[in-house]
Amino acid sequence: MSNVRVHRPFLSAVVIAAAFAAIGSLSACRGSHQQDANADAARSVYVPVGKWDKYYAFLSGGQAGTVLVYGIPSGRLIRSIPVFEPRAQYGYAIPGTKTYEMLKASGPLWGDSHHPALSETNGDYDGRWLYINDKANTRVARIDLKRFETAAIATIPNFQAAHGTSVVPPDTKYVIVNGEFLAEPDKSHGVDVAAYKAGMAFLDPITLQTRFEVLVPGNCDINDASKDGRWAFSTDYDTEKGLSVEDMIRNDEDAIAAIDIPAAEEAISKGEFTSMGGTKVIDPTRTTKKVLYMIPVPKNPHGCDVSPDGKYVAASGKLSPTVTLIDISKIDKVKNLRDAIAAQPEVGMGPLHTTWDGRGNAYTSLFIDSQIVKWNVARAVAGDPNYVIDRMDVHYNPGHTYAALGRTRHPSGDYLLALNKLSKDMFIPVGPSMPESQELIDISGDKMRMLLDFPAEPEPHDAAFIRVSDLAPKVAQVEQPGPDAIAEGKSRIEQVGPHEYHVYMTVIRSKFGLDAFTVHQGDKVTITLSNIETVKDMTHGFALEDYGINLAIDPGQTREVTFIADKPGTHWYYCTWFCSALHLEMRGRMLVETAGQQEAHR
Ligand code: K7E
Ligand code: CUA
Repeated sequence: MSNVRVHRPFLSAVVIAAAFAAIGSLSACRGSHQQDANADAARSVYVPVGKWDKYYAFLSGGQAGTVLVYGIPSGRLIRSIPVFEPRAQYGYAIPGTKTYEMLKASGPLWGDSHHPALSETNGDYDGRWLYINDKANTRVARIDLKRFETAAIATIPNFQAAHGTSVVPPDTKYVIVNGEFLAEPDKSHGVDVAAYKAGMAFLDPITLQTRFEVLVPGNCDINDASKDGRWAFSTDYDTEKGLSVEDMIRNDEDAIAAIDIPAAEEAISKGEFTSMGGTKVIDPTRTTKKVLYMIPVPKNPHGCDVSPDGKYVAASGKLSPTVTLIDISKIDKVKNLRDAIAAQPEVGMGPLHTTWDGRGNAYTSLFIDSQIVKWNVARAVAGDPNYVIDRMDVHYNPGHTYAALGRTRHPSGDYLLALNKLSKDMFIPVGPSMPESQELIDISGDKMRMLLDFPAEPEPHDAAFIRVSDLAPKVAQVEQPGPDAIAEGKSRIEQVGPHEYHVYMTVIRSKFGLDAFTVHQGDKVTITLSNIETVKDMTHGFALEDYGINLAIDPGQTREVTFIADKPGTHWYYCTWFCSALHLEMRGRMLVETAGQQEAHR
């Protein structure tokens, strides 16, 4: 195309006519190029009927307090996993259930989830757990990927706003969760501005108990850990300790906080901590061995990402057009921490997050420029001015971006997801609010190639992909019935107190173990249901009319709900998962007698 030039000083009519004809055929040619590109893109993301996607992408649901599971490359929504919100669909956190008790015990029935982090073994995803934060209520949850269910939720003591969340490689020794906002750890005496603290919490990966915390001056934003498990990093803005926007951005420099994990553990073992809120809190100004290194980086950095080779941690500039690459091996060796900075490439306006392809390239989201910029790490470190390799416009204003397996030691370098904050003209409006937008980009070649856009619920922040071939063998299809499971033929109702009943029912196509049971108004009723199906994909539901109860019971599972039978009369229960030709007939009655009816029986 570049050889077609019409900038000639003296053009005859013939030449002009010829030139227009050329432009005409040129645009026709461009049109068919576009069609070819579209067809190629479609082929790249098309997953034939009955075939699996290559990856499952776990997306934080943001202010939905949930996790969304998408197939990649197809962009198909596979499932959403409720975490910090009740969801009747899956019988999750319905009053009277164990999951309700778990969520209620940890705080409000809503959360704001930002950062999904997959558990690792040997520095690669092991498909066991997915961790997710709740910024609004300073919590973190562990999802059991065997069942795609929330298994544990814990509150982080002493801090406010659990933000950055990551695991310590190579074997998930800790889950690190940042306490972002400055606040007083002990609120029992009211407001205490002088006691404001923020920092990083190190959690047990199974129980989610906070093993220890390290105080960090400023606001801990996003975190990551070095591949050998030695260092925990956090971008740290508001080192001014300002409490207003103006004060938070006063200085031109903030920091990456680097915590020497073995030094912190040593401080704990030497008793160099204070006990606060039921955990051990290290003040890094009071330890014999240096625990905290504050590496200066420009103005209010945001993303914090360790390169797959473990050499660098990248702080994405946010208010600076740069990414600061810190040489991890130098942190405890240099006199002046500025000397640990390996490069500070300028990448564009509003860099937020950086991800990696495993071929030495980094990809940074540019919020203000609405782009993903691909740049070469070695070239930037060598001072080669040609470190930017490619730029791709995205639609619009990306926050996180994630290249497949980019957070492991072995990124696959095929797909990159841009998680865009605004969709503007991308979709048909849904009222004044617009769908959220995400775009899938092919990063396998030199040039990035746009493949697909697909909307998401508001609002995904971050993503973590896992290979379906790694995950699928770990996922339970039919559960082994637990010790609490009800055996076939053992459905019954037992009176367990003067005003208390326990109902036990098996569930199997197309029948509940009991066609009816009778209790009395005001009785406390517990219903335990065991799905005794032995084939996969045969989930049954249990909805109880006018009691606000719905459960989902997967093959082999036992589920329980407790409530007060305060509404008299006949209440049908029925199966909510379409299971068989007799699905509609799969129901029974809870008969709630009034006190008068009870008397009459005597
Ligand atoms: Cu950048 Cu909470 Cu990860 Cu959102 S944070 S974008
Ligand atoms: Cu069981 Cu529908």
